Amino acid sequence: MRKYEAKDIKVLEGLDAVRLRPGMYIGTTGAKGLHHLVWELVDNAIDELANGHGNCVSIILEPDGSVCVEDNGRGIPVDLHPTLGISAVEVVFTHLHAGGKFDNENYAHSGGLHGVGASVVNALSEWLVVEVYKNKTTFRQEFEAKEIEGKMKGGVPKFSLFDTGIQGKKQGTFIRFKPDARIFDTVNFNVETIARRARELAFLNKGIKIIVEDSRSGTPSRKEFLYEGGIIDFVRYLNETKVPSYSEPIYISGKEGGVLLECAIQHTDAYTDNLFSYVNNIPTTEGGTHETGFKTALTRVLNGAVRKAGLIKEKDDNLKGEDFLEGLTGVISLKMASVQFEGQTKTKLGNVEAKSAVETIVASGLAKYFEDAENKPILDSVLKKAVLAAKVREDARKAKEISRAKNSIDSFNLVGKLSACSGKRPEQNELFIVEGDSAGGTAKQARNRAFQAILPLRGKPLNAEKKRIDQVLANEEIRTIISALGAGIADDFSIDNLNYHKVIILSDADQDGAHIRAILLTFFFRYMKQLIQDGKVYIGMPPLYKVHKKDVIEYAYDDNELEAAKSKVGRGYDVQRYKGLGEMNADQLWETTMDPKRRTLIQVSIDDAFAAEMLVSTLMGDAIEKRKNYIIENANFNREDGFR
Ligand code: 0RA
Repeated sequence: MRKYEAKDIKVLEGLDAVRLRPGMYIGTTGAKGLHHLVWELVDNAIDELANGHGNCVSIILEPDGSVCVEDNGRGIPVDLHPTLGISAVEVVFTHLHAGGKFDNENYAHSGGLHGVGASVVNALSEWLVVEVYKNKTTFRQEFEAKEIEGKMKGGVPKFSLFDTGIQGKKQGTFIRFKPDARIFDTVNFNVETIARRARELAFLNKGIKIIVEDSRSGTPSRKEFLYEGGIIDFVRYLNETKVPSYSEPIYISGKEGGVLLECAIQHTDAYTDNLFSYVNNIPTTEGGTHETGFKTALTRVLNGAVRKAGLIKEKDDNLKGEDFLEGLTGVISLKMASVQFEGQTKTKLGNVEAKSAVETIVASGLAKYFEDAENKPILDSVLKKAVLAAKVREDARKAKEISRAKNSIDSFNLVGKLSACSGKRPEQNELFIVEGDSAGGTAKQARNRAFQAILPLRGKPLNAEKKRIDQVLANEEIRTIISALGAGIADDFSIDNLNYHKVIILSDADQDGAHIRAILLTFFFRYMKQLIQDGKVYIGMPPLYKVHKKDVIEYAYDDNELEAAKSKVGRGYDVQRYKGLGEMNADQLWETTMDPKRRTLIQVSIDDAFAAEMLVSTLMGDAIEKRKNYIIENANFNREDGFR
């Protein structure tokens, strides 16, 4: 039997700290902390196997509440530690931070919260047995929690490591431990929890078989997880319930500046992304620098491909990362030393060097993959999906902006713009949309304010034909018109709310005037079609000439009428040619253009949808003459109120 020396007591004091504050080492003393014990040992085993020594680890839940974790690696070293004078096995189980993860180049990729190691499991166990199969024989050591000098100690060696002499060819490490019920709130293992993580570890470590056995009940269960495809199989598994856009996941791996990366991706018909990242087999649920590097590379390479394929116009913005991520299932697995975890739950990778390393590997890997002519159809489907995602995103953004703009129109301030009429009956009310502030001023003086409202246009309204609805709504003049009419716009247009049943466009009889008229008609046609269909839109007709002699006045609206007017007035007449509305005084404007008894209005009615479409698109063409003629010849304008 073994005799305790001063140095052993010191070691046990280290394990005391673990028993005193288990939470510091395994997070909690609840179910999560309990299962953590298993993962400590499994992680160590996988580290050994992942280095190419062995290929199998088994986890067995025993009826007595203990758990066995066995691997077929090289076996924990059994030789004496050069300074401590005990076996390496004993060091591993009794020294904090020495357990499992060695500062050895074989274990360059170990790190993180895991790997506090086997000594923690030992410290928190009622008892623990380790067997090392090596050199064709079996070594064994046992530990237990016991009272020493009136104090409870955990992980106390019952005896030193010894060669049992039991011969065999097998190699590896076997550990069986029973969690101490005095430490844990529960000592009941959940086999589902264990199997789920075992499957994940099997995906992350291709070629390693993980066996989970539950021998606690009369009907033992056994599951084996082995994935030769590794994270490629992981992605396939994740996509089992989805429809993949292409049959094989894309796999990329590489090494860059101490970072070892593997990633596998496959797009599906889903709308969200499903990205899982790991660092040293630890899930990084909160993401971090590696995910950022991945997304940056994906976005950069695929945006290049989108342009190369001519799927967007040169002047168009790049697609966003989220467009390429839509429906993407992906697994990113990183191995690196000196891992820094950040975030709320310490599941976010903080190492900045990981971003550039991942970005480099993924960018060159993806580029290479898509250069291959064989993969052209995959690239095409990825790009097509992303372009569609971008379009949907852009449409949604517009819809949001439009509803915001519509809301702002509801509360749009018309003070100082609209001179409203006093009458409250829309069927009798008229809105004059007048070109220019000065003509607007004259119209204001001329009008019958009981039923005539005046809305002067300060500048040219936006040409709605060439713009998206959000841009149209951003235009001040157009917002003023929508607001004054009060009936909304587009799908929201409701003729019942219309404030004026005659909307009269009053512009100069020149090219500018024709242009403004065309712009307004286009806007009404595109965004308030019913206004035109119901015959509520009119064009006011100011005269072109005034023929007068003393107090006899005749107005003429074209050259034929001018001749008629001249002969009617007789010798000694004077002819004035109006170049614009502004040249008329208020009385003249009233008499010729605004007085319902004397004015001429052209009612705009477009019956034929195709003709209307032609009209509007021609109106918006650049040939001003053609446009002017088109208005006169093709639009179904009817004269109302007679001629004078
Ligand atoms: C360090 C060196 C060697 C093996 C191991 C550690 C080792 C540790 C664990 C923990 C669980 N299972 C393990 N298997 C191996 C190599 C020893 C040698 O070559 O003799």
